[in-house]
Amino acid sequence: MERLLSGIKPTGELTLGNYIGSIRQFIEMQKNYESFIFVADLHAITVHNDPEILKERIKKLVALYLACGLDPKENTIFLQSENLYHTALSWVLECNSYIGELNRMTQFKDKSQGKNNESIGCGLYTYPVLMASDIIIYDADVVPTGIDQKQHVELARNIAERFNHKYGETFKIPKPVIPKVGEKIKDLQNPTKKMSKTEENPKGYILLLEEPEIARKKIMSAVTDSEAIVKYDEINKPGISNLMTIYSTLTNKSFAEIEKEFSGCNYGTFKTRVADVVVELLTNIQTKYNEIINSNLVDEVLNNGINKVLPIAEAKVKEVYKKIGLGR
Ligand code: LTN
Repeated sequence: MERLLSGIKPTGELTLGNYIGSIRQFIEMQKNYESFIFVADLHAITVHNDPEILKERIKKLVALYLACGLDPKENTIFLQSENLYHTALSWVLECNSYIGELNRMTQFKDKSQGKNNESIGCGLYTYPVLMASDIIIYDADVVPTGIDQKQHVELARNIAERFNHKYGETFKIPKPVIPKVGEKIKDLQNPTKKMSKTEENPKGYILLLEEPEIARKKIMSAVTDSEAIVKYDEINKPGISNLMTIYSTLTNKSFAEIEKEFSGCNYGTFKTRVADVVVELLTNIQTKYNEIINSNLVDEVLNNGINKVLPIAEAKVKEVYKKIGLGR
């Protein structure tokens, strides 16, 4: 079985877009891969976080993924910061990376743009090297991640290849896997933009833990067009196409089936059905979430996870240290 690995950053609340694009993909893949999923808490501290809030977010994130259907029997779930080998390998990889290649990372360029070098954290810059370490320390075969992280996975491949070339076969070369619908869930008020919780207008996004009836109102007030035909057309009907994508992924119906189901119906009828399935999804997730957050499950899962991954990472770091001549 191939090994899958992915990290999720505890940066706040998750949206319906995260669920459809990323969480569901993990759940679909969990049966066919040996899956390692971790909370990338070390990646969260490239910017300042309130310690109490960070701690709470980490726990909530795990609880929410479990509530969404990530199965702890099928996945090894752990915290990045509990495995010190990630950072140990990261230093070695930094010594085998170039400023030139890190300068080309578009996320770093975006995040540091317009800022003075005196105020750009070094962690923001070396972030992709730590990410490479997360991946290659476990010889991961596939790394499902958003399109924005593809360049980082490619960097991981380059670093791994370079190391293998210099010191002999040590790391597997990972492949990025980008979800098909992930980027397609759009802002409900501005359906040409990706749904994001950082958007100013909260009517544009749906949070997995928000009151389901508020989510219903957001769907009902989603921006559409004046044609009054439920038809998939991303260019001319981005709002309706977005609602169709949501409905399609949550019901497993094709666009053709949806067009047929709502032929002759007005947008109000269509939106009501979309809202019904979203409300049902949120209600189910929230019921499970509340059970989990009030139990010991998160700790149990994370304990099992770290116990399983530590020896794997330790063996890899020892092999690396030996190959480069560290120690006695
Ligand atoms: N950078 C990623 C989170 C992340 C990750 C990883 C993803 C950290 N380490 C390793 C895949 C593999 C993000 O911002 N989503």
